[in-house]
Amino acid sequence: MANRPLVFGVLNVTPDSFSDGGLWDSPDSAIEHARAMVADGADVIDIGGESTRPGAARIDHGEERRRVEPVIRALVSAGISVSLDTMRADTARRGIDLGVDYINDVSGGLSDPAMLGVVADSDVTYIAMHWRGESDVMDGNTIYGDVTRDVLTELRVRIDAVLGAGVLPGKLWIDPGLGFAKTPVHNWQLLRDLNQFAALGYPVLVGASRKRFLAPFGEQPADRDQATAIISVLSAEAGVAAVRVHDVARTVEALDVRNSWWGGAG
Ligand code: PMM
Repeated sequence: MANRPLVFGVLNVTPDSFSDGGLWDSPDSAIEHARAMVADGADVIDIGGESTRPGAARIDHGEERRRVEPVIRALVSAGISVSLDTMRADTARRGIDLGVDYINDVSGGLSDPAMLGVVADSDVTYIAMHWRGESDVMDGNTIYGDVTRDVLTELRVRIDAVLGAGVLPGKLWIDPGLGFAKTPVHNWQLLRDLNQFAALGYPVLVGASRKRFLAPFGEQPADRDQATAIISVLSAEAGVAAVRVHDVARTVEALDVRNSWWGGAG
């Protein structure tokens, strides 16, 4: 479907992610779940080996690599497009060697000073998310004047750093970082203003799926997939390039409905 945003299916191979922690932490179950998401219409599988849920502590990088490597290997050899969700340059380098198409760095290059150089030396696409610090401190970093203006300003600084490190403009995507040092009110304003992010001229990825700010629509994370699918459609209307979701089938169906609305040209 050329006319819809790409759908990134979330695959957390972690014991402790907030919505799917522990479900896919054996390579076989992870690979099976990735294949199911591709069958449901996922364009890319976003593999993460380290939880970024609020309060999460960092893990050893050897452990992160040990979790993600067998899954990347299996998916790449099956011809599936892979995004690697990591803040670490050495994990990114390993993923690049194994053939991932995207490095998804929730820290936008702030966590590991070697990250941008590793990406610049490759031909992967780099997704730079807005971030204000590690998961164990981010909930204390939610002071903004105007959240959209401030996140745009801080992302522009990251864009300059990424391009300054030698990453080609055509290989850079951006992400407002919903839920990362943001209150529910901030998340809704950022969604309302998504078109301002798209106007920066880089493809925008949005990750709203199952996040805490959707709790009014579902107490448990897995009860928030309907709300997530609606946000996927509204994000598409705002011109985003991709959405990152857990329930791929529901978002793909919602985006297909949108496509029909626009006579197949949405
Ligand atoms: N959110 C999470 C993890 N990785 N990556 C990007 N680019 N954007 C996000 O919003 C994002 C991300 C946290 O959610 P999870 O625990 O469901 O993976």
